[in-house]
Amino acid sequence: MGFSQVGAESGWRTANTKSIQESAKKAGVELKFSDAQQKQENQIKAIRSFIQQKVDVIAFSPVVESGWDTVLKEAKDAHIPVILTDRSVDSKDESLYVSFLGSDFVEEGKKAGDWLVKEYASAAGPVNIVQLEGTTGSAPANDRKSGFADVVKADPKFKVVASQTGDFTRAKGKEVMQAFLKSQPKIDVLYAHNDDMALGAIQAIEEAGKKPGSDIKIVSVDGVKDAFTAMSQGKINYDVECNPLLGDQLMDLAKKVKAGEQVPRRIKTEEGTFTPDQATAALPNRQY
Ligand code: GYE
Repeated sequence: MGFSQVGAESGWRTANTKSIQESAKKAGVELKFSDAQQKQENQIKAIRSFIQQKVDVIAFSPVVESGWDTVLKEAKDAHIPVILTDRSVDSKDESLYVSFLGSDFVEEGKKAGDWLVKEYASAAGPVNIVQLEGTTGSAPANDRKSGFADVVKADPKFKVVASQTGDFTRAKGKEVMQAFLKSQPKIDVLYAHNDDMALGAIQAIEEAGKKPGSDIKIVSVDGVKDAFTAMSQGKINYDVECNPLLGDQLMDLAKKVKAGEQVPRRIKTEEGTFTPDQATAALPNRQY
């Protein structure tokens, strides 16, 4: 299997990489692993090199949704099946890949929105929200934004007063939150598209002399250990889970595809949500 990973931008990603590498070993799959450092051109290069090496299966997590048709067509012409994992592509031609294994990001955005609506059910408003978006053009950034917007638009008291990308990293999350704190006179809520950005933003909020979790409420996505620790300290109010442990399912799929078996086109991962109490209870056994 040739596998092209997005990068190492977040705790989620590190856990995902580890899961894929460990599962490959366990399943006896020879893994050619390539880290694209969040650049599409690197992923395209990696896929071309996998084609040249005549791997049995190519799997990858596309950093952005668009611009894959040419290279996927090359894989198809070389009769190498492609499995999308974690993130999807916007290609109209569905014959360019055999299956997509990963989360429903729209659903995750909706869950974050549902929490907000409940949390502020009896508040008069306005409720000023700032949003830290994931990597521009990536499926999770697009979908978490739209899922959330769909829910909160039902009540005009919810106002997204600023929204910018923090590229799914702590450093950028902190930097952008610092700018939000300077430009926005009143911030009630931060919605972060992943935990690393939320954790970076927490530093910015604390350095500005405010209390994350109470002065500014925080809802985030992923459910990594560091975020659960922050939740147990009252700094994050709600976390929507996104499961990075896709390795076993991916190896299973790859073996079936290689054997010529029919596989489902879409496999969704099961995931939950966490309140601070639930996160604190889950913390000792959290794997990532
Ligand atoms: O939420 C974020 C990572 O694609 C689901 O990418 C993944 C996202 C995850 O950088 O932390």
